[in-house]
Amino acid sequence: MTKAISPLLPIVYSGEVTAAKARNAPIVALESTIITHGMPYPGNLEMARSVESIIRQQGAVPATIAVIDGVLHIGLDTAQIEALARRHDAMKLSRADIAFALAERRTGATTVAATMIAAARAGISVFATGGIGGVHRGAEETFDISADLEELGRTPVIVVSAGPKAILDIPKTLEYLETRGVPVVTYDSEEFPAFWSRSSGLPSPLTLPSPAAIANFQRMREQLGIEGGMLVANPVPLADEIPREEMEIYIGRALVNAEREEITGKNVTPFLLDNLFHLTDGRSLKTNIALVENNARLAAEIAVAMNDR
Ligand code: PSU
Ligand code: MN
Repeated sequence: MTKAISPLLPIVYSGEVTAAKARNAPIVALESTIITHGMPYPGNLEMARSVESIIRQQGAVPATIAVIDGVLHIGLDTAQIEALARRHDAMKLSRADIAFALAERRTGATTVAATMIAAARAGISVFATGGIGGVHRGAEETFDISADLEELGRTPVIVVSAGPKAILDIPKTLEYLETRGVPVVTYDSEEFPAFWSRSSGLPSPLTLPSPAAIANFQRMREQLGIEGGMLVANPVPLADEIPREEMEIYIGRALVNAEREEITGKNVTPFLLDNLFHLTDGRSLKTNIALVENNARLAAEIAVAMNDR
């Protein structure tokens, strides 16, 4: 059902992705850290399955990416997704350690940065996630800036998100992206979204009204020889949002808890997301699932538009 294509890099494409590549069908990459470190079971499994089916409904093919026992998988089958959703020992892989997991035959989930690297390697140019990592609040002290931002500056993949996670310092995250030359495009809104909320209170650097316009913009960048990715921000649907003023109260508490427990490095984002799940009685998870589904739909539309050109 699956087929290895390279004797050097241990990479395996799912049957569905292999077939899609053969007929040049649109493909949407999906990350796996959101499954292993971003949501509790069984919500994570429900989300992983529903985003795949949404992408198929739009006429594209999903490729969930992960490292399993030292093999880079582009596209997972149902059993592999379920196993990943249930396990607690997967590594959280970024640019720094995705190759480590391959070399040492480990199992790990890919973050936005690592998924972009794998997608680009597999010839996939559109990727859907929930929210990217960014500049953490207090980064002037901790230096905690997600490798996702640097990756957007160098790897040519369109990343569809609901904005940076609102636990971050959003103004600093936008400044960093501007410095690295990453276009930040909000879909169909002048306001830059903040993950669980439709607005961050900041204007979006750029706005485009349709998947076709987004695809066209990326093509124009390629024509100019501009390297790097694009961040598409897709505001969470109104019916699913948690208003910003309300969310800020919970975020403030979660940040205090993280500080008290001296959480650092890779553990910061998973800790805050889990803390917010409890502080909001599970509402943050419901919103998170809804926004990822919304992003999967838009990403599939962009992938279809990229193919139509
Ligand atoms: N989107 C979500 N939930 C998540 C993530 C994204 O809705 O958990 C993950 C992505 O894998 C992203 C990571 O790359 O959070 C950011 O981690 P850090 O801040 O440590 O770079
Ligand atoms: Mn970090």
